Amino acid sequence: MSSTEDLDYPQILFQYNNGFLVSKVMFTACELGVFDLLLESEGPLSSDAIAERLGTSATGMERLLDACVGLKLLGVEIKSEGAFYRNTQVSNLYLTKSSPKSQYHNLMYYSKTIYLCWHYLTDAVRDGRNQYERAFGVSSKDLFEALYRSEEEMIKFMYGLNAIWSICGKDVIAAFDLSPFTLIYDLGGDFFKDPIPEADLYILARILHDWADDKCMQLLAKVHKSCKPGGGVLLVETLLNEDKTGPLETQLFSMNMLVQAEGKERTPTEYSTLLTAAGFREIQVKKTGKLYDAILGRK
Ligand code: ASE
Repeated sequence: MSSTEDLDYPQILFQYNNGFLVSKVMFTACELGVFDLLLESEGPLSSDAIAERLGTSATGMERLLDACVGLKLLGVEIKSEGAFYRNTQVSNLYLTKSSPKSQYHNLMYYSKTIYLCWHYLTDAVRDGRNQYERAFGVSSKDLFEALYRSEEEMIKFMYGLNAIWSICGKDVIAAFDLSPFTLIYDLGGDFFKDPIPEADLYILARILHDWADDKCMQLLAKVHKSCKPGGGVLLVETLLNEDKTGPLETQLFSMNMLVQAEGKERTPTEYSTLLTAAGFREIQVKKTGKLYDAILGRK
């Protein structure tokens, strides 16, 4: 494709413009239980049968199903009696509630929480901080209080993160030989207030990206103090390229940290600098080629 064609018909802009429509179609089909019903049904189902079983309008369901076919989340077979829909392999594996790799909770967290925060993205860029006050009326200065503003919200968040972990966890854990570390402590809860017990290895998975540099330094210094000599710290984060030109997914997550948290996604050098300043050495970075990468530092 030549650049004149690009300028005459800016397909990429149309695609980006419609990006959130795509997200919402997937979230809605998931929320209504379309993929669960098609997993449990003996064979393909008609739109009317799906609408009746899920208690929706026939006209709404037919359009939702057809859009899912367009997105390759459903397959369709046209018979003389009409159209019959079935799950694709990806939908069976990841979009049904009962699958061990189900992304249902992750999608629901995006649909119910992240989507609302992103309504205030312009404000977030203007203010340079998260948008809990505008999106949910939470005026707390404490990120934990905002992120976990109710027990229900905390559980939705944890289930969402867990869903991603069910896909990405194994690559991160395989990135380094962790067998020398016998006592491993996975940081969670309010690690700024709570004491951190002595251990050989501390795992900080998707922790530092929530916080500004000063808080990261404070936390890493605390971890370093508790760490046994010869022990280490394993950071699990999505890494930006050194020049911050990508990956796109990481750039978008960094924007999410702006609207939802106090931190940002960082480059390998930025994480190394934080670790070194806290007293860790022999820092190794492993890109996994998947969403989450791993960084190991030693005491
Ligand atoms: C956090 C992780 C996440 C804090 C808030 C979060 C995720 C969503 N919201 O530590 C998971 C990663 N996804 C995105 C869009 O950032």
